[in-house]
Amino acid sequence: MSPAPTSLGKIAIEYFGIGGRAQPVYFLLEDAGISSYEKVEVNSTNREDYNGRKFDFAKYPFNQLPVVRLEGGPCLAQQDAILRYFSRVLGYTPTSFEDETIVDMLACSVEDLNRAYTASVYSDDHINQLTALCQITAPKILAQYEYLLSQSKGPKGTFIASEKPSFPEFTLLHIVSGLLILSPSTLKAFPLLSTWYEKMISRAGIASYLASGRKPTMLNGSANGQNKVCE
Ligand SMILES: N[C@@H](CCC(=O)N[C@@H](CS)C(=O)NCC(=O)O)C(=O)O
Repeated sequence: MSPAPTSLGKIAIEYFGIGGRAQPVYFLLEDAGISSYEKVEVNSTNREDYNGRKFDFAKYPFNQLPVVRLEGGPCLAQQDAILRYFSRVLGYTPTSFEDETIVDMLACSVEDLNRAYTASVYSDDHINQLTALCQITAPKILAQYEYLLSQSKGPKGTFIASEKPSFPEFTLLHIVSGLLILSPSTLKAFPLLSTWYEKMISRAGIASYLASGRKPTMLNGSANGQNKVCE
């Protein structure tokens, strides 16, 4: 088995001009102090071109975005595989087998939450769906993360598997940020998760990214997720 690369050349990330499934990747790279990645944007002007070329499996292995191209390296697709790749190369993988397993479980759960969140955002019945998400679905799942944090090996209330965030925590940051817009009291019942969120947004790379104006304004491809729906 070849060893994981120890450095990264030029990185190009192809995605739409929104946060979406690329946002966690931007967060992880920025957290690692990498802000020089190229963003290749698919937008209304070149969408037809993308629709025509996305069945080139060598360039779009799963015919979807995000896709990451690494200079002299592989073409990466699938959000969690991309995050795992960068987390391995950039030193975000927990050192113990047990903690890696926790991260894998967390990744599956955060993907479930992400799907529930985006399904509500894109729903025709988005007001009711988003309200139910904030009041019923999300609190049940966030309670699970609160418990995980209470069991964390890092300082209590910091990160879920170690002293550093694991790759699904960058997706969780994206979703929690979205939930806080929909319902500002989202974290009220979750003190450890509140501390986790504050620590995430205060990490040097993330804080400077948030202040830089580089973060896409649109969280998703629909404006439904940009406004408050409940307390
Ligand atoms: N399982 C994939 C899902 C990717 C996905 O759903 N991509 C959507 C945007 S978020 C997409 O490319 N839509 C346009 C298309 O299918 O051409 C992942 O985790 O990356």
